[in-house]
Amino acid sequence: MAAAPVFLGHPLSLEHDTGPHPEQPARITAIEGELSDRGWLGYERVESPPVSRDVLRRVHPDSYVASIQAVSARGGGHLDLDTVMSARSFDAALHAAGGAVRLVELLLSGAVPTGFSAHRPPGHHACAERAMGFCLFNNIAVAARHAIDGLGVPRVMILDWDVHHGNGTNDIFYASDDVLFISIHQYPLYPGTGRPNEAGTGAGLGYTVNLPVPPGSGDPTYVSLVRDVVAPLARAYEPGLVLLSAGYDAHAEDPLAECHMSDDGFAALARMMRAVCDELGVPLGAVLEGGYALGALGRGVAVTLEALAGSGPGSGSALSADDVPVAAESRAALERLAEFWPAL
Ligand code: OKP
Ligand code: ZN
Repeated sequence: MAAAPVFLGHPLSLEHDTGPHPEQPARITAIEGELSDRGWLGYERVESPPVSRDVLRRVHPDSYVASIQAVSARGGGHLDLDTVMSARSFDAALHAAGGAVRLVELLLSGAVPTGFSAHRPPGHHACAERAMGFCLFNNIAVAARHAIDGLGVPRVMILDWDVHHGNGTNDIFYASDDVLFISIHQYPLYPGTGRPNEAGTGAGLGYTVNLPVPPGSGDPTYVSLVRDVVAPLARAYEPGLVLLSAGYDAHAEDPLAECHMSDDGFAALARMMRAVCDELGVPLGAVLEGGYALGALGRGVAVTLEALAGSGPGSGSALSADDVPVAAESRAALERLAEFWPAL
């Protein structure tokens, strides 16, 4: 029998104590409760190791890591208005990065067909030397860098569908052409970055693709952007690995933003990414970012796991990508991207 897909986590995710805060331990409990109710959808649960300092250092300098460690050592504290740490947060963050790294190792060894790393704290706002937006270490950036520098993958594509711009991942890979970073995010919204003209610099010019959408955007816009922009970019870039910064705060029920995605919309996005990765013969995995409506978060992760594993409702489901018209945002993006991506 083929190996099962993996769901990576660690109990320390529950010990990152943020007090009264939307980014709370109950997020993990909600996800695991939903998955447990669904028999874990055929996924094997794996306990994530802590990231090694050698791997973490590929993104975050030792001085920064030490400064984060020091906050936990003194019992915790605020790093900015909404980024808070407790005594166990540093260790939780080491495992959050470690989960993303282990996921990539398992995918690239061919040992597992797909997987999802579900930890707190999230990562996509964290810059190399700055915590922000609930994030301490940039889990997906550490994993992508490890895939390239440690495991010899030539190119990694990251799709960030969290409703907030993944400014940390954007910045970390801004000058790199070996990571194609694509973010779909509500604009305007925190953190205020991610306009389309942020396209990379130097050798990285054209390898950062920002796809802002207005408040009120929902399934049709997101589905079109993935079908008409993200999937063609994947075909043109031919990555050796595709990673999803999977946040669920674009859901209509989410309290932190004004987008209107549905459960079926997230399923459709994940199915399209599964399909293009199958077409290219490239591994696909996901790393949890945001999502603050607990029910929608649990269901969103569940439908993502189904789609990544190629199970769940297929083409006859509630939302078929073929039914959605080309969004104005997609047309505009294709026009802008023609300069860097003539194959589009
Ligand atoms: C983290 B992730 C104004 C509100 C800031 C921060 C939101 C962080 C979201 N101070 N809110 O991308 O889901
Ligand atoms: Zn978010």
